[in-house]
Amino acid sequence: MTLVETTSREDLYPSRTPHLVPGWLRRQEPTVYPSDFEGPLSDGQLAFYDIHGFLCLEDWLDDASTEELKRESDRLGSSAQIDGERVVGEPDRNVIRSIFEPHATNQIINKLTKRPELAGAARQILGDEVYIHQSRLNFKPGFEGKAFDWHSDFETWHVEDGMPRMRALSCVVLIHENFIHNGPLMIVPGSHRVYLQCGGQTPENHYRQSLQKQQYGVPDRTQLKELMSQHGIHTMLGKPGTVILFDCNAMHGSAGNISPFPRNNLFVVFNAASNALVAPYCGLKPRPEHIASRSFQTL
Ligand code: 6CS
Ligand code: FE
Repeated sequence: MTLVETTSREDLYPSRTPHLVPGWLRRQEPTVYPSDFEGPLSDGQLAFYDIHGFLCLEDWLDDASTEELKRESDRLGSSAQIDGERVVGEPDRNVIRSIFEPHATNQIINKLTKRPELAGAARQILGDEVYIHQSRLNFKPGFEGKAFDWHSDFETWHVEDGMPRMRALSCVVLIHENFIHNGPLMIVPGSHRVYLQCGGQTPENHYRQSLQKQQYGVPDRTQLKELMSQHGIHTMLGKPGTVILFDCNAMHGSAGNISPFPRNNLFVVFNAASNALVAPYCGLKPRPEHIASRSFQTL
């Protein structure tokens, strides 16, 4: 596939624009980019990612690093104060939901993100140098953790952060076992190839609400049903140390955790250096650096 040439301000993926009747757009970019980067993924794994828009890598991280990550995330989770900025709580309650930018504040997590198993795999798929667009620890405590409704991350990163192209991915490190009962990540295989435009218009400082519960950038339910009737839903289960890679435009979500068992995961979003952010397409001021990095420091 050849890239359609654009100027950086041209909006290839309009969404939440005035008078828009939300429809489906075709993806304009490859999923796996041509690459000279050495990396840990086999041709078969790259082909799977290309077709389905995700890849589940069991036992990807060694036990010692997985244990260390668990210790650090427990420590950060129990000492952090919810402030609605870097540390986000569940709506209306004093329960932690996410800590943003742990790679910038914690040495162990910082080192982990640079490892070939994570950054190396991202370079291999994106065919470019990469930097961290966003990182976060997502906490889904037993009995308390709430859902993440269906969404494409790219829709938000494009509209609210000014990410021009689909050349980014999420890398999820499982800290606890993710099993059917504790609100594992669900994904619609193949959904990365279509872009569901969303209705409504982004309010200012939308991130303060959206990181607790998303109300804009939410796809139309009839379209979601059609998408899932076509492609089905895949549930990503795995033990601690499993790593899931998924495309920035893959439709995904997760249910609340009413089981007694916590489900904490580390998310690291790698973006291609050539896909650096421009001004947000919604016309509002950019979200803060700890949610969408504009420092573009390659790893
Ligand atoms: O707004 C964001 O960037 C975030 N929101 C969701 C629901 N997923 C990705 C990302 O962390
Ligand atoms: Fe997401």
